[in-house]
Amino acid sequence: MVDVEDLSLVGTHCPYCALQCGMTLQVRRAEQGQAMVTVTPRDFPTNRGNLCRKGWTCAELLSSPERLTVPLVRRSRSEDLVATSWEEAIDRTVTALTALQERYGPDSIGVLGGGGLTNEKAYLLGKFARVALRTRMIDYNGRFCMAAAATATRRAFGVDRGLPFPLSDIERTDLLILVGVNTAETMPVLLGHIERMRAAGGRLVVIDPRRSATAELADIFVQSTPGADIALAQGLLRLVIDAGLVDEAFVAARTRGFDEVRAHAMGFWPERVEALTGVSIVQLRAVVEELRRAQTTILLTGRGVEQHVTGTHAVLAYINLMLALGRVGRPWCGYGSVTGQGNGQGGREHGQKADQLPGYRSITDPCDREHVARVWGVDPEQIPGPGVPATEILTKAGTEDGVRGLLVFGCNPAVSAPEATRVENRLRSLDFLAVADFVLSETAALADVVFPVTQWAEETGTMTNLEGRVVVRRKALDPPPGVRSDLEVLAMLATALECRSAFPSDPAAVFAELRRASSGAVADYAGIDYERIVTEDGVFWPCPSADHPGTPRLFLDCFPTPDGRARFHVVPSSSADEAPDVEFPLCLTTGRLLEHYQSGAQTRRIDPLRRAVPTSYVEIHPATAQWYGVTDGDTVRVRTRRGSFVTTARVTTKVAEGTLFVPFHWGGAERANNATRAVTDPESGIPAFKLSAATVEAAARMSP
Ligand SMILES: Nc1nc2c(c(=O)[nH]1)N[C@H]1C(S)=C(S)[C@@H](COP(=O)(O)OP(=O)(O)OC[C@H]3O[C@@H](n4cnc5c(=O)[nH]c(N)nc54)[C@H](O)[C@@H]3O)O[C@H]1N2
Ligand SMILES: Nc1nc2c(c(=O)[nH]1)N[C@H]1C(S)=C(S)[C@@H](COP(=O)(O)OP(=O)(O)OC[C@H]3O[C@@H](n4cnc5c(=O)[nH]c(N)nc54)[C@H](O)[C@@H]3O)O[C@H]1N2
Ligand code: SF4
Ligand SMILES: [Mo]
Repeated sequence: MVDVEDLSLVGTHCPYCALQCGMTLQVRRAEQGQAMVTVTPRDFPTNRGNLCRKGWTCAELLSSPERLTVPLVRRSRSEDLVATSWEEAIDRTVTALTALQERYGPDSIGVLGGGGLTNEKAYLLGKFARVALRTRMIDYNGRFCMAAAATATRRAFGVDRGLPFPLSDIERTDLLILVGVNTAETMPVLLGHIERMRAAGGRLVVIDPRRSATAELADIFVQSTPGADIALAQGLLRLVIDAGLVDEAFVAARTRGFDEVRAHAMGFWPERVEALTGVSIVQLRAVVEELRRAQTTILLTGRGVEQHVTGTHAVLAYINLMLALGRVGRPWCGYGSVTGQGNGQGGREHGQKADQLPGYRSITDPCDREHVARVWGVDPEQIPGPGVPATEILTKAGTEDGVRGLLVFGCNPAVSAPEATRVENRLRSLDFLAVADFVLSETAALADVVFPVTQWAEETGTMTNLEGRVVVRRKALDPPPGVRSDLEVLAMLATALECRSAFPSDPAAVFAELRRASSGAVADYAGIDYERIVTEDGVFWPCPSADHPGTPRLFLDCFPTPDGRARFHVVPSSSADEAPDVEFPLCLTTGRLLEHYQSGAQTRRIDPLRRAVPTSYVEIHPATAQWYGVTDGDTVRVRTRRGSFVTTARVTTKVAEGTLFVPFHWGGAERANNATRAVTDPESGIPAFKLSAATVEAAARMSP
């Protein structure tokens, strides 16, 4: 273990996004004994010595006055949260959980995790739900994130790893196509790889309804209408077929199902696609010309493609395109989904997902259940079956068919969940809500018990970044007195619940158990340990043994499907599922800004970031603004069939006429998710955050 007192420099990783940029923390003792932490970038393969603004400022939250340092409890519904002891916090929680389970059964308690939790936490949380609470009802915020891509890649390639190749492969490709991903704001440090690609002659195509900061950098920017990706991908495939660009040898040797897809694509002639997508035939042909000139291509999707009712199909449509071109499973080629959260990848591998056991094992497969039961020291029958996606846990919470009690670790659904007004009401109607966090998030503010937990620099643990590379974040300083780690909280709760299985709170012990639980599985971590990670700049899974080098590139020889071939999928054609109409004539889409992270729980508490962008805004085209009598800087209300929020108009040609874009980083009256839809993709459970029919009212005419 690291001796904190003697330590001044610790190599670790950023607390935010899935790039997991390498950084060095310098810890000094100030005169009053409190720790001062300085961040400097470290040379690591994803960031090569760069950080974005969020990375540079991330240490501020360690010593923020808004930091939670004592457990909080609400002794009755009419009272406020007050400080309490750990004993009371744990005791109240266990008493409430036990009473609810006795009355309503084990599934009356739900657990909501997060893609920001370390692998160790995600693993122990899944074990806690299944073994200590015996509930099926566990899921995590990654369900809001890239679940559609996860489902699609599992079907097409047999495995879900966000990028099946190292990020640096971008530098060697001839053509990078970014679809619905605004890297310049959401992963600014990734731009370094794109710059090196272009210096070597590579080209960049960006497909987005918005002239985003990333679109500004493109050689070709394709402005599509929101929700048009299925038609667009099929239209491109049709033109690729017409241009003779199909790699027939690859298709014959390494795939299955192309004939049906080829026939289906014929229905997407250019004029039709132009009408469906808003993309001109000239532009469609320009993209195909780029594909013709390139020998190698990488296509990445982001949340713009995935967060739709048809998200899985949209991803499958782009995968079809890449498979037809034969640009998958070859060097400097591939399809990838850009994982967002710090441990969005590992967080979905180790058992937080409703249908999953550690290592990507299936909760319904008897062999998988048996393997994990052995590691957990329980009978396989004791492991409950699959639960339901996060959105369903939340929208039914507190109702007859829903959970009565909920534990939240690493998620702020009161801001980030779709139809957040309804979700907030559901959370209020629970019999019991406990939240572990290091700040009083909007969700924690609704809780009966709040556990104050350690932050990234105060604990050790592994994260799996967007490349499937397992990295270790090392403890650099002691937490404030009174604060415990998530692992300690779970261990205390398990003990108080009189659970006989082991709940170690030392991350190394948890990781050792995780390695055994994942051994022989798809996401096999058996050969990975903390020392190896540090000496090798991270280790890529699968890594089944200590002498295995890890697997930076998947699919070079075969796909992990039963016959080793990738699958094409005929994608049903669908029109926009919530088309604009007379009452709600505009398309509202939502997303992110560089300065803020997710629900904003962290970044709204960091001074330089809060000052840079203190409030939300809505991007609106000048013609649309004029039609609605809105001028730049006006306070406006954006309405959909679900609800409304108030924000400031930013009149700009970044968005097309009729499209509104709003970031979702704020709560209260500015909460964009008041207006989004809890309807989900039936294939993956991802909510349709990226498309709502909407209208906008200027302040003067604003109804209360
Ligand atoms: N600064 C910052 N960085 C972050 C985060 C953050 O909150 N803030 N969050 C992290 C996380 S968890 C994630 S998931 C990633 C997300 O990273 P991104 O996917 O890059 O983020 P978004 O802004 O949600 O969406 C990307 C783009 O999709 C476009 N879009 C909207 N609708 C459509 C559509 O129908 N089709 C297409 N093709 N595009 C569409 C939007 O205009 C937007 O520019 O970012 C990670 N990094
Ligand atoms: N409208 C709209 N809504 C969206 C999206 C969108 O594009 N549009 N994107 C969706 C996506 S992609 C995502 S990933 C979700 C994210 O949504 P959330 O999960 O709600 O986002 P965060 O702000 O990351 O919330 C994490 C919370 O956990 C706390 N936390 C961080 N680390 C830890 C830890 O180690 N332990 C504990 N106990 N707590 C911790 C933070 O302080 C914060 O309060 O939002 C989704 N919501
Ligand atoms: S790009 Fe992501 S990981 Fe890198 S510094 Fe910024 S927020 Fe942190
Ligand atoms: Mo995400």
